[in-house]
Amino acid sequence: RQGWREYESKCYFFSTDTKSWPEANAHCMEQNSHLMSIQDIHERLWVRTQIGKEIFWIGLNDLIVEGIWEWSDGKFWMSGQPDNWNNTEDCGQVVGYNFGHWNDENCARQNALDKTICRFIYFKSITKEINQTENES
Ligand SMILES: [Ca+2]
Ligand SMILES: [Ca+2]
Repeated sequence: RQGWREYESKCYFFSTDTKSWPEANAHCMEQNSHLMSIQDIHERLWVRTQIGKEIFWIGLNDLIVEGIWEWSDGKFWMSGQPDNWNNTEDCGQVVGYNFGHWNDENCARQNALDKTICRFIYFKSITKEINQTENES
């Protein structure tokens, strides 16, 4: 898959374009992937090495129940976040200029900063396909 990066048997797509969170979510699903979740410290630190100073939407959100976030152990939020600023922020981002810490942001925001990380978990047969595609191109 072109533009995807591999780490520990998973593939990640880092968008160069910008989208709102719902658009980013739909875009990942169209690619048979999901907005990435950050499952452990390896993944969290790896992502940090990949994003530079940029900001990316990830799977974090409290859209269903305000204040109930996936991975809400509070360890990796930016200082003062999540703050649900103006009562409008229900979607999560990983913020490169803040050590890869997380921020809640307005899901509809789509400015020049808001990129997307999709994650695709693949199996051996698909790996072959990827290699073949790479050899062909
Ligand atoms: Ca919120
Ligand atoms: Ca916030």
